[in-house]
Amino acid sequence: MKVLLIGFPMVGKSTLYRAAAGGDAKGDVTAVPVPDPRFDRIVAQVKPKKATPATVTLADDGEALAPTGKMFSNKLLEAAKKAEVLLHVVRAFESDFVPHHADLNPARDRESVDVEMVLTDLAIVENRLERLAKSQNVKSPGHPDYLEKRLFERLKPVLEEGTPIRAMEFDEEETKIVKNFQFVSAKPCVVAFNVGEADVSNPPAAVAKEIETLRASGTVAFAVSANLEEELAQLDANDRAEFLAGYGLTESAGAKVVQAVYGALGLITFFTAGENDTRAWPLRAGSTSLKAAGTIHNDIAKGFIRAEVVHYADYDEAGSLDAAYKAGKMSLEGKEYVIQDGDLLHIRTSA
Ligand SMILES: Nc1nc2c(ncn2[C@@H]2O[C@H](COP(=O)(O)OP(=O)(O)OP(=O)(O)O)[C@@H](O)[C@H]2O)c(=O)[nH]1
Ligand SMILES: [Mg+2]
Repeated sequence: MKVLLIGFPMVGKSTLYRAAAGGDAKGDVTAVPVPDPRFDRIVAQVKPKKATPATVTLADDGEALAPTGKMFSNKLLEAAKKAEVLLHVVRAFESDFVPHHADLNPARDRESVDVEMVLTDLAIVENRLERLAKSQNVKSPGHPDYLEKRLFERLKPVLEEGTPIRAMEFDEEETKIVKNFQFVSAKPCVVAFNVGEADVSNPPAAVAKEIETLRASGTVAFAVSANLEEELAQLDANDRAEFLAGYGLTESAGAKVVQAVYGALGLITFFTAGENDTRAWPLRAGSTSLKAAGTIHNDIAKGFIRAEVVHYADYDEAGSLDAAYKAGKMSLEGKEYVIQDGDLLHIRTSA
């Protein structure tokens, strides 16, 4: 899944991008591995030829938000539409050397971008409603124009109140229309407050309060020091952990970003423990085994017969898949089985 970093100029987007990539960033789009001790344990025990962790793709290829005028350039809007999640980097560090478009006010900056996303979508909705007013089809129930008009008449007042589309609920038909229009306020947006190095273990009160408010409203938000984390990312893993701990941190910038994205999309992980390739796969919580099979490969979903499932806790207790199978911990499941976080899967397929 693709995550686009957005934010005003010079707030630390690229610094956070490099930090999150753990010093391995190539170009402006890079895959960040999902840290997962369960995966590490499976790999250590199976010793596969190849181990492929789940990844989150970070993209730093959009333009900065314009502080005045039209905040989202067309190019940025296009990039945002292609992303599954937006990661809004907000400046929360003091500096006399790095310019900022106004005085330091993370809450205001965060909100102004949210408002702009809503206004961008409102303009699209208004425009479309004007066109639909001229269509005869809006009077025929079941016609796409009819459905669109009904939906957009519901969206308009909500957007006018300043509520983003992502906060609304839709039925299946409406979801399709919303997806089609690629509304920017419909995208999950996670917020990273880029705080100064000195504030990293204890963010300024204004930032802490803002994070609390956002979380209470269901928005994933966290504080990070991009500068510090970029420096730490140069170190080898042991030194990095030690330095992080020294700053009172339990996880790296990469781990924070990945966790935020998993949270915003409601993702879980399942595993395939092959001797050639052992992999971790991200999956939306609530997905079926058929969906999981399709994540691995379309052909595997097409030829789906049964899923052999071992829950992670049972695997962990047994010590290996073999032992878990022998202990009767494997269950054979059909297409409708709902995958649990950490499940180890083997799909029986006719493919
Ligand atoms: N003091 C301080 N400076 C920082 C911090 N994070 C980033 N900077 C500095 O801010 C400047 C801009 O950082 P970038 O990461 O390039 O910001 P950006 O958002 O990618 O900038 P544009 O892509 O030009 O919009 C650089 O000089 C960074 O070193 C921080 O936490 N503290
Ligand atoms: Mg940049």
